[in-house]
Amino acid sequence: MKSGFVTILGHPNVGKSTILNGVINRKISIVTDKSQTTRNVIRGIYRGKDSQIIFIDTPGIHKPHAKLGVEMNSMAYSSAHEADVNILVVDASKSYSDSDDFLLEHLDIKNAPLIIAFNKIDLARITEVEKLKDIYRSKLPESHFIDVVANERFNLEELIALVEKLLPEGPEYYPGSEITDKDEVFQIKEIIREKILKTLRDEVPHSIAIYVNNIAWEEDPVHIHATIIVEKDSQKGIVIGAGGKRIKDIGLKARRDIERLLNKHVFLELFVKVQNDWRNSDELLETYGYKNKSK
Ligand SMILES: Nc1nc2c(ncn2[C@@H]2O[C@H](COP(=O)(O)OP(=O)(O)OP(=O)(O)O)[C@@H](O)[C@H]2O)c(=O)[nH]1
Ligand SMILES: [Mg+2]
Repeated sequence: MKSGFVTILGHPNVGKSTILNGVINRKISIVTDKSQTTRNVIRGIYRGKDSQIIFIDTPGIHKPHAKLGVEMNSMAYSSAHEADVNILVVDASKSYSDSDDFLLEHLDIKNAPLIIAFNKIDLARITEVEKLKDIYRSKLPESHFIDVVANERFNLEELIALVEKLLPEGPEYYPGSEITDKDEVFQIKEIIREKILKTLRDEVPHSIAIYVNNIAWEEDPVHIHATIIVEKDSQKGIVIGAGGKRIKDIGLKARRDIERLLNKHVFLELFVKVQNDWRNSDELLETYGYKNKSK
């Protein structure tokens, strides 16, 4: 069978997680309109007729301002380095810029076949996309191009077929039926973070981490006690909102999704805690699961 590891790479907000969810046809990775939504390497396992593809969603590559960003980039670089095929996702509605050069300079993508997926074609002008493609063609002449609209699943079957063509013969890496490598605790934290990202603006979403203190699985409803970590006192007030209205709303939306995930009734208890500058603390990055393990 054809099998292997396929890393999905690119700038923040270009649609990498949407592509992962689209090819697996399930919501594995959270998606929001904020940059730097994904902070970890998340695997989705695709099983074809005679193939197994491990798609790997990665954090968007950006110029980092804190140690968290350095770790996130490093996770993407490591995954690219280890891949059998890389998919570079480009936002087709944006023109080529310095930050694209930054990405290409830092990425080690020369050793595996490269697909460039031009996403958000629905928002792009054809003439502009052609200009963009000319630039990538001159920089990466060996790469394969495909146009996609990830949130409509347009051309994702074609993307899978192209990946299958480029993958080597290999073993079945995941003989079971799981569709991701991430456990329920990780997914619960991500659901809570997604609701916060969708509710809050500006710098606050980047300053949030989620810590699960305890899950009483044996109780009905399952009792989940989680803490929302923020960086400043002022952010604590923003998350809680007037009269606790905002945190209640976040909790309600998160609980609904967690219940769907676990297929059980859930009682979700959320607390907010300030940890100054946690994004620059090696120890806290480790605690919150944001250290690159494959360096
Ligand atoms: N119009 C349009 N929007 C899209 C398309 N694909 C994704 N989006 C939207 O783009 C935004 C970002 O999508 P994500 O999948 O979270 O992007 P990402 O690359 O994973 O972002 P990070 O995790 O921050 O690196 C979301 O609002 C998506 O709904 C597309 O093909 N067309
Ligand atoms: Mg993402």
